[in-house]
Amino acid sequence: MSIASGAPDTSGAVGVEDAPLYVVGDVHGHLEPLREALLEQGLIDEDGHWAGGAARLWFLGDFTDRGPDGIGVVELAMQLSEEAAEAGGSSRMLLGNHEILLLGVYFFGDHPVPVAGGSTTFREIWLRNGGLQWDLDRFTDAQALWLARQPVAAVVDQYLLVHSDSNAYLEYGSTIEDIDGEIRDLLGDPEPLPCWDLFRNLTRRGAFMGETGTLAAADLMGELGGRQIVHGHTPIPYQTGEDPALIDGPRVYADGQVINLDGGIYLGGPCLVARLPLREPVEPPVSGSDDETLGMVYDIDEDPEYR
Ligand SMILES: [Mn+2]
Repeated sequence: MSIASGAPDTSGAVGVEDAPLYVVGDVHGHLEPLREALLEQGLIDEDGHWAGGAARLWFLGDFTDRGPDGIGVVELAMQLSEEAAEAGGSSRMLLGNHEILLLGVYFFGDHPVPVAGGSTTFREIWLRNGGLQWDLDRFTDAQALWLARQPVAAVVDQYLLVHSDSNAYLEYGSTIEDIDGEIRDLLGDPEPLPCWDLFRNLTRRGAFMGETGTLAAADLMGELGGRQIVHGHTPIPYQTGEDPALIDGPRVYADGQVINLDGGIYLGGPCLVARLPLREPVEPPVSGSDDETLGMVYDIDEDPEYR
């Protein structure tokens, strides 16, 4: 299986391989739409087992909260990582802010954490952000240990994969290896406040929108590598004001430097699974207007995850 002949120039990029590359946006407990989307791409079979051969699959994180079966998504990701490796492919994930929040509530549920104007607890913030008790009841030590070893960022072919549309990753190091190592150390011996800070940092968003977005994207790639950023975390409908039900693919923005793969599944949008490179340009940028939003302009003060 090879797509090398159709691949763009990737000279100088990190980790170039010739197996097909797929990336999955936020799932938030929506196991059945995820399975349908993976089945449609031929990455799993009807029984939910890996069928992607040598393909490389990356999940962008946020498996749990806000949807019916977050732990089912964790279980599927763990299972596919084993099955894909056995088949000569790979299925991997990045940690999103909701994985950090789940680990926080699992390890430190009622531990006080500081917020503007006082203090709260991991459990309060988790509940406020769509945490579901039945997920926590099913979450196991083995799953927590597995999640704690996962990276937060990766460069694959020419793509810089991150969960959040944020430059906060740079607060943990100046290379992918340093950042992932720092966060693996942090989660390997977790303490409440560093976990809380990590959650808050990975909850930041919006860095690649607006007038400074293209510069922020170029900065992040300048530090970490890659020629195009692929992120989740911020639902496309929040960026554009579109009806979530009408989202039908990734959004390319910031002068083509950034791909958003969060279809806004918990708002009624799709579970996006994209093969990279994208086959056709999505919303080719119109000079000077690509980041004009049509409705729900992002305002960090209005973000429930950030309060
Ligand atoms: Mn997120």
